[in-house]
Amino acid sequence: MLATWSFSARGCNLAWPNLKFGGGALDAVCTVAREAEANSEVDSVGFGGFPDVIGRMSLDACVMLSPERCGSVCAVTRHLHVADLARLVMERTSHVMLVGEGADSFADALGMPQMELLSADARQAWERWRAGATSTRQTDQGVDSGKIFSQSSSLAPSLAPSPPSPIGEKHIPHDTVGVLAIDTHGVMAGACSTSGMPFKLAGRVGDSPIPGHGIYVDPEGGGAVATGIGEFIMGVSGSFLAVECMRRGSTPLDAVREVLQRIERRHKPLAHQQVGIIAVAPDGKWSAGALCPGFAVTIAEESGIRCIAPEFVLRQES
Ligand code: SD4
Repeated sequence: MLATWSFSARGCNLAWPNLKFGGGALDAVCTVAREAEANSEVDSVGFGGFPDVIGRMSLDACVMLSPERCGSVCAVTRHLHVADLARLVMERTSHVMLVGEGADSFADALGMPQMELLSADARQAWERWRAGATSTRQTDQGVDSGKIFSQSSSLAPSLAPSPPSPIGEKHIPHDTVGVLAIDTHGVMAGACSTSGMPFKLAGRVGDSPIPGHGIYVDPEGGGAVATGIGEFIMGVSGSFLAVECMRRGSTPLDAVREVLQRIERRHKPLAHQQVGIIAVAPDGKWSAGALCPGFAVTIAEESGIRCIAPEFVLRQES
């Protein structure tokens, strides 16, 4: 089992024993997503995530077993466990994606509990951000929250990336939980869950809930999940591209390198703009990469669970 960021270690610890002794891959990836969604210290997923420009939370998620078996929800505003909800879309409907009020109503119909998704800390962060945005004469209409956030951290001092941890992880508050697992029956599953870019425009949806962009799983090629600036990932169909490379014979390392080089060439990201991607081949070989230093992955395997820096970083620190 391979997951984005070190905060996934808690979920991997919960899911691993069951996966190791015969549990299903889909159950495992949903457990990891659920743990991050419920963890208020993770400010980019579920409760504790940062809201959009008008202070409203909206969550996106996707689960995937294969091109034929996939479920997704976008812009969910009243329910926490959106990866589970995406799974229910896959298992109980003939559709792939439900959006907004329709997704929330579907959750209501299935008896999933409603809850307030905006934590007190996230509300305070949004209020601080808004005060900064207002003082620079931005309005709630037409603000490009990604640009505001990424170009001027002085607008949101508390949101500046934290210093690197011992494994080199640098937390930037827009990190998706993404996880891939292969179970003892050889089934691969993937899941991702996010509150999206902090202070995004109302209605913005990123790569995460869209099969092929934020996540892709095909037993014939492997699986990939991306994190970081969704607009870049969507522009190159990042997860599909990684799996397609592996289907055609690339190693997971070459596949993540190809995606990141394509993003670099087409989007020309600024120095600090991050995309991370994890990839697992059908035989269990895996790799991870990022545009710039600061990404980390959690790996759970026979030898234990650990958080490590990715194998490939496109732009090493000078
Ligand atoms: C997205 N990749 O919505 C997700 C999470 C995120 O910057 O916001 N990353 O774009």
